[in-house]
Amino acid sequence: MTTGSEFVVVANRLPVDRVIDEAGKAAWRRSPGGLVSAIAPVMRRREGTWVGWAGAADEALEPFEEDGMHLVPVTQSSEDVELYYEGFSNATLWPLYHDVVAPPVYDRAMWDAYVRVNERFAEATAKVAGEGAIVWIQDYQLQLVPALLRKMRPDVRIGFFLHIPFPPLELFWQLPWRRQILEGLLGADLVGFQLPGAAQNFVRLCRRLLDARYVKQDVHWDDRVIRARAFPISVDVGELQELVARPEVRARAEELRTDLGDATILLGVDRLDYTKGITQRLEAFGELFTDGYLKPGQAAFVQIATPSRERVEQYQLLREQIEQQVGRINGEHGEIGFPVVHYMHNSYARDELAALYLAADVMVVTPLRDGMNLVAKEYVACRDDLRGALVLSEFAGAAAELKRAFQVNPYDIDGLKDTLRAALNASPADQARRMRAMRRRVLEHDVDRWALDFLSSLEQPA
Ligand code: ADQ
Repeated sequence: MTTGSEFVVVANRLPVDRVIDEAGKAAWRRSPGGLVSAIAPVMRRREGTWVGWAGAADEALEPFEEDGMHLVPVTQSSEDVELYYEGFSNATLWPLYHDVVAPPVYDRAMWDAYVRVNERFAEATAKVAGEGAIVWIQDYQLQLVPALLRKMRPDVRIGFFLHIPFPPLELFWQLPWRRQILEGLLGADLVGFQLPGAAQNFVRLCRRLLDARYVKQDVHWDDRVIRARAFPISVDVGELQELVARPEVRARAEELRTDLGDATILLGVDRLDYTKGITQRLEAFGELFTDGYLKPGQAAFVQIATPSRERVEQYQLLREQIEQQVGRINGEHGEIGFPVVHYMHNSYARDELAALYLAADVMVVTPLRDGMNLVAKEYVACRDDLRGALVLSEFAGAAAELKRAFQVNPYDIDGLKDTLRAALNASPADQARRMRAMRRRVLEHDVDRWALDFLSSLEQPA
């Protein structure tokens, strides 16, 4: 008989980051981000446990308590980080699941590491979960954990949520280990996706690849019924509203506008990732100057890009490409004192991000493929003044909900230019109409609602 947690979250990373406090001592701080703030209250209520990696290689840590949560670190060697995390997760699955916008690497040593690390996560989870516990596994790094855990602990109820897109059959078919991944996911009772189309892709694959029977979105497999459902993730609306209500955040937004010479501000905020369509949006923006539609000083593009996966080659190449492109656009179109693109390769605090959202006239979100895209929803949640225009890629999951955004195909540079022009020209009344409709959706479907929907569905008897 195990005595453990009734509620366990399993994710590649623990919800805390190591920081150095004022006394110069290492300490933990809760990681920013909607997922952590949505799950933290549920964790406290249910005395939950979070199983994950602490972020440094070759480090064996004992379980510890932080911010009212039990945290169970899973060790990863530097080889695991290279092969499982940078390798199979981010050089194989990430591009494959994002429409192969970069070529996926198929490497057997990376796959072996993926299996090995998934086993380690499953073992750690099996140890801490109480009898009949609810276990919620997060994302593409851990797709084998559901079946591995079920084998060890058939008594627990297992939910899995995929934060990124789930590809259509024709693409998934490329994966040499396609069967193992699918069988891994089918260890869950509930498999959650961002969009109904992804759930459909999954169910069809189970039919084609495994010959599994299905009724609507319920897959019958191994004498069990596995439900595939969509749960579009959202943002922490309360946190963002609190931030934009602060006088200092409002003042900072004004200051940013002044610093940019009262130019019209276009804003991009992304992890530096080739799925985000950063080069496409900058290309379109630059051409508006070439065409004489915009003049330096009249409009400025602020592109904030968080450093991401810096040891993966594709990401290094992208960084060089963007830096060259920014240099070229500023060289061609900027004037002394008026660069047209302001590019920052940095992570920003939440209050600074909120100020940027408030200052931006046009928010430009143009991923080539994105599971959801929280930046689009954060912008909408921050604009209680009903001003500003959102340009949003049709290929972001958020496009299904934010229908009143200026939607665009980011592969079509002329279309992107037309859409930027339309957003720049939108009247205040048009901006308000669109923003009101988008806010209704985001305010009603925030991240708490997402977590509750998923968990109540998981707890429903099959
Ligand atoms: P991501 O690909 O990381 O997430 P996204 O949904 O946009 O993409 O979330 C990024 C988060 O990081 C946002 O909360 C944003 O505010 C923050 N951020 C970005 N740049 C930043 C910067 N420079 N400084 C500080 N913060 C920054 C994956 C999937 C998405 C899915 C989410 C959640 O790829 O499709 O929406 O998970 O499920």
